[in-house]
Amino acid sequence: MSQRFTNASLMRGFLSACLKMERGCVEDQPQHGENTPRQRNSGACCGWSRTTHPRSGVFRQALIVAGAAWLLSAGHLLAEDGYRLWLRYEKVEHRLLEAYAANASAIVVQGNTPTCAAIREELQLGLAGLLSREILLETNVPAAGAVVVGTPSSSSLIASLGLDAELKLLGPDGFLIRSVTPNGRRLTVVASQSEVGALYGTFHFLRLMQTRQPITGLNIAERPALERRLLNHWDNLNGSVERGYAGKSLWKWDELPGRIDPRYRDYARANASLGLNGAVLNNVNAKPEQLGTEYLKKAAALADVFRPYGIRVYLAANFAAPKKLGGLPDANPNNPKVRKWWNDKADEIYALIPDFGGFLVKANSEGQPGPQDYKLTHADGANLLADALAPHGGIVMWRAFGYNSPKVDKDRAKRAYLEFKPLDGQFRDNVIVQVKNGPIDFQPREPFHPLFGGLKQTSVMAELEITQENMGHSTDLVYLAPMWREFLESDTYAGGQGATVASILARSPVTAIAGVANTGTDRNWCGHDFAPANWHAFGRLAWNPRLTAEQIADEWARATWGNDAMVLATITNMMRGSWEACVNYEMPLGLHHLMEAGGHYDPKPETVNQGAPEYSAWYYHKADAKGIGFDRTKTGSDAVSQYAPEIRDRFANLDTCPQELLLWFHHVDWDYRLKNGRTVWEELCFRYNDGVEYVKRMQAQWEAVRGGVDAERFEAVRNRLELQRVHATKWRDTCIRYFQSKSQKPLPAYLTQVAEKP
Ligand code: GCW
Repeated sequence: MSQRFTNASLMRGFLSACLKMERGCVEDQPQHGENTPRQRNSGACCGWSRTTHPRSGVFRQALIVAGAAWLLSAGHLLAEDGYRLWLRYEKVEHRLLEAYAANASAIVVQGNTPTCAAIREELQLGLAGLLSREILLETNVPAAGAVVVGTPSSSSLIASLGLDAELKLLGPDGFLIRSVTPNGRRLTVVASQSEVGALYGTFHFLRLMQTRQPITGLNIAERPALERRLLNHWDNLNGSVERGYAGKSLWKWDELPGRIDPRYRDYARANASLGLNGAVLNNVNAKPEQLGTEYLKKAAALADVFRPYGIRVYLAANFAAPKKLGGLPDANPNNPKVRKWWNDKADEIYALIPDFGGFLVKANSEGQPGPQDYKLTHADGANLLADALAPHGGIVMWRAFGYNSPKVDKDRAKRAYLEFKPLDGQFRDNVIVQVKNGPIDFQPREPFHPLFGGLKQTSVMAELEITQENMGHSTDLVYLAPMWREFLESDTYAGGQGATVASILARSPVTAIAGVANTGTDRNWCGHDFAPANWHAFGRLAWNPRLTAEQIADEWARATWGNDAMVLATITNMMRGSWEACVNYEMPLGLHHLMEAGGHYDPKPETVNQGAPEYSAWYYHKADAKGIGFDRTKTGSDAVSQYAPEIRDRFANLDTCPQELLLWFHHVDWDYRLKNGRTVWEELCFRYNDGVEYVKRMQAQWEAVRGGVDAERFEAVRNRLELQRVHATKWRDTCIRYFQSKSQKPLPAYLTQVAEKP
């Protein structure tokens, strides 16, 4: 295994560092307002970004020789800090090198726009790393083995291939990657209708090499399932991040628009590599000031950096902004002055950010203002903003996350549906209702939200939580793709069998998906070195919800940790069951909301909040001497009736309800016997313990990759796994002890130590 860390690989790393140093560390100047195409230097010293400028070979060679000598003598290991995420572009193994190099021997990207420059830079950076050699940029007639990227309108070479009809079918973001031989010359063509589509294709082509797939005989056609693929940042103007566990906000509002942190561009690159094309910059608990001119200019500066990478900026809007920011007496949608305020605001925004995506709104939820303050509906509120944005092509993403009024229903899980279902068909065409995956609130496991399939004449988008608010923050290794796949594949039976959530999302007039970001200023972006796997998986699923969790894990692991078979197998194995393990050590069998109220990290099944019962854990688990679980069947809250009859009946029937959701939908006796022969009490004990055991197994597996991955990330992950073991054990012991105080059942032998603790 030590062979994996040869001096040659150290030299390669140093070589790449030398190249970066030589290219200089010119910090970006503000690009705001600049419309002309440009070639830019960027903060290469801080990350991956590079220029395409020619450089002095003599100086480079001297540096390399000196550096290599130093490395060889000192035997230093180059640190890996996770900054490069899945775009590390490490050199491929010898056996593949020549085959790859023969088919990526030159780059031809005709066109001078910033996006074309980004494509060129990415290809140069990627190929220089993967192939460990400098790849020439050519302008016109490519040599055999060249990679030609572009659109029919920006590239005469692409235009000459007659791909227009095919490209049209793939939409603006889709792309083709094809091995062709025009005039007897072997080329690889990456083509799209749009330059951003060509950029996506470029990343895909590089991914083929990162994941060691063949790059000859290619005939790939990709088209994203959904039009808008967004990150939602819950970032505050003061630099903090709500539910953020990786440092501060990436957006340095105090420095903007004057200084452009080079990291903004690397953020855009990472997103574009996945096909993500939008970012809501600020927290849905939005400050009115975000829409003030000062902050709009700052947002515009970010939009300028993101634009070449196809990322559009969106903002979360505070519904009371006309009053709080505009000085109007109210924010009532029926007040003509309020309408004018929003119209003027939209004009101002689009003057600064011509491709502004739109607003995201959290209204009448957890203390936020909204149309109900004026006895109007969510549709009235959403339409007000939608009318202001419509002339500019913007959209409103109106969140359905609201549960504050017990008058709507005693069961919190039912409230959003009850509020929004009657409004179906009343929203403007440019409104899309943003619905969390489940009916409560990003719990470790939830059934799909009944508004998916429930809303039939309204565009619906899904909101997933990438940041691990309820799953161990950035301490626990929890790979979320299996959860998102379970959700996306859930059959809603809306209009008959096969109406999966993924298909419902794709059939809306406006199509979109959002993930609450887990990014921050931590050097490795997400705190835990495995947490970028969730950012990556969200992006890949937003593009193609049919990718399996295994495929995505494999892809991420190869690009992030290398292609060594043993390392790869270990890492993907650890990831595979990590979500299920977290569900088990926190809230198995459909239990939910057992976490303590503020931080949502530790267990607190005994929480009682008299004033707001939905903040009490007991409200959800209802454990007593006789049994446990929330009866949401006809004999209880009847939340099951919000689903299509097929699903309703499945969930309502104890025989057909998935065991994983048993206590979400049913209150059962402790002695209720499951199909596997265990009682609910026994199963609960088993699962809590099994979750902890999984973490211990991950620890053991990780030890086996020592020396197979860089020491810096190895240690960081190792430390977090130990914290995760402590965290998981605390959940298990606290919950088991608490539930035992209710059930009075004996503990199985493997859990006796739980009882001994205070
Ligand atoms: O569950 C809650 C989170 C809040 C979040 C809210 C929401 C942004 O704990 O932090 O607020 O959901 O989604 O609006």
